Amino acid sequence: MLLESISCPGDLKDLPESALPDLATEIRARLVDVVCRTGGHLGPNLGVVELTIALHRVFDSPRDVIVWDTGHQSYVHKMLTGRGGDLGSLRQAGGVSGYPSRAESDHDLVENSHASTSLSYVDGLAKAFAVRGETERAVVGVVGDGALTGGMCWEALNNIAAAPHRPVVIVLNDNGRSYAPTVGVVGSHLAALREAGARAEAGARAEAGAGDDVGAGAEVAARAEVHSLFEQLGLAYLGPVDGHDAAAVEAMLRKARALAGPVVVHCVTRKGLGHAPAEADEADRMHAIGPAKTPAAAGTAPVVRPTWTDVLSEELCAIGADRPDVVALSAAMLGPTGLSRFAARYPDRVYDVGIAEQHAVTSAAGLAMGGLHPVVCIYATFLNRAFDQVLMDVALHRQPVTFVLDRAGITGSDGPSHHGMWDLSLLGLVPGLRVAAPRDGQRLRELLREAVAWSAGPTALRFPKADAASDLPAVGRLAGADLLHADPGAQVLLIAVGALAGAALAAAEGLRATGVPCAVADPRWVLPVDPDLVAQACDGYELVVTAEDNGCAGGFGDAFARVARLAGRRPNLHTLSLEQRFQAHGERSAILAEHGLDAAGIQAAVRSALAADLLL
Ligand SMILES: Cc1ncc(C[n+]2csc(CCOP(=O)(O)OP(=O)(O)O)c2C)c(N)n1
Repeated sequence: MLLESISCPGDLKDLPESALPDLATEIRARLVDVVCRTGGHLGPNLGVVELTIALHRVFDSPRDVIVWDTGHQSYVHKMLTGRGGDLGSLRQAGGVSGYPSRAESDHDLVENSHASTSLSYVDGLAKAFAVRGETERAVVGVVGDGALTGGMCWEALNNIAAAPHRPVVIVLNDNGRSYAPTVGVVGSHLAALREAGARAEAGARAEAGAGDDVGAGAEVAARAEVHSLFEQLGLAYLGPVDGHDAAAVEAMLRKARALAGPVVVHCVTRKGLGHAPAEADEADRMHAIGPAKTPAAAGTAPVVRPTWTDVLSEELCAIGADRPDVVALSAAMLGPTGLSRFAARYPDRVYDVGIAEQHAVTSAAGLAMGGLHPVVCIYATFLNRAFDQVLMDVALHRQPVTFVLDRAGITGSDGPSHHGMWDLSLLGLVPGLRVAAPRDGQRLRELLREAVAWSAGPTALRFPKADAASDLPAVGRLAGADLLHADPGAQVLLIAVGALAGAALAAAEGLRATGVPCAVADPRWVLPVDPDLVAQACDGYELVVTAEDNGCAGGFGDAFARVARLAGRRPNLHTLSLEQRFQAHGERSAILAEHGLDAAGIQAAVRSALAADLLL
């Protein structure tokens, strides 16, 4: 096995060029074997095998810096930088991260896996190396055509191209897709460059076949039909090159390095290459797959439950039928956010803006000003990007925009950049914005309808990456909240945010069984906190425990405490939430349990609070 002989990029450099195709085959086999078991970004990594080999043969990592945008395609890089043996633990708790990780290796500098940041990082690194006189160090950013639709890339190019003597190598990994085909003129321009390149190559081959040497002339002629945007901005442009021809990519990268200025190397790759099911997957070329399912016990059909995303998808479609003013937006994630169904049904009322969350939000403000009700479907963690746009462009103007925040709370195996644990803290700062957290599928349907019916300002709905909870009916009301459970004589009130209602109810069961009667409430609309709920909670109960899967700073519990304080009340209040630190990857349920956000943790919190009271 060639792969086993490579423990660092130096070993790779020693291989003869003739061995590279076999190495690529071994890498692909290992990728398929591991990722089909663990889950992860299969398609993107299958597409960068040769490209990664070439990068590590030409550049001298970590002295030369390679920044991966978005980082989801760094598995091959990990295999070539000493982590091949550990790859089996990919995305498992305590195992290899699904993104670059500074703790794992000196070869990983940037681990932020929010897209379109690479060119800004490399701009800064190139400036730093120039200032420090470290002129031998090359700086390389590897950016996909999808990531290139993000505004930050263009902000960075604006600076990079303006410094013709500061070397930066931009490797454009163009497979024509984000998850789905890359939208907009960035996508169509790259497609035109690819096609011109293919025509040039065909022309050159024909000329070579004819026995003369006008091949190079044919390339120039075909490329001249399409002027690359990059050259017009003042960058050098090399390519397009077949990104699966390791020797050709290597030659192109050497040329790029020798230019000693800012240069784009346009590599054309195929997402999912070498794994037939990925190549055939029209939706996203197996961009990201889940872990292999444990086989169901013999004779039992596997139970397939709808996820929160499925419920959203269905209800938004139903709303679309009655409300022609409802339109939907996505930042390059129509499929993952559940909008494919809406897009198929109402193709003129859906906008995929590219990986451009900030633009999506302000564009939604414009749509609202134009008389529509936009629903912006976005992962909770990616809304962070667009905080100012939510605050100033939407909320200041009181525009009726609904944000649907999928993957809120702990997401699991994607780790610190993907846990959606910031949204309640951020959205709690926005005047006039109302946030709902559905506890079950039925509430998601109701709250979505309430949100799009609200025309006085923005609303947001948050739900996690999980199966939707089955019906948890209300048994009564507590101020504006649903009361889900009320033991006679309850002195303890549990207030659960959204999907944590199930854990709170289970905790209440356990507490009642041991002689601690409880009540459980679900505020539904969680922010701003309803002062009446605070008043009734403080008046009616000795102990109030809130539970949310948001960071502790500025979430629901903090807001509840502030409302109580401002009303002059001093409840015996315990707020359960996530510790305000970057959380590693792991199982969602295990991470929640670690933070006391499961039934056992909530019970334990109640018991210790009651015990502390007895000691007073
Ligand atoms: C700010 C942000 N929005 C959305 C995503 C989700 N996301 C991860 S990879 C990806 C597509 C990237 O496409 P491209 O850069 O072309 O790389 P490819 O996967 O095609 O190799 C998206 C939308 C993200 N990581 N960051």
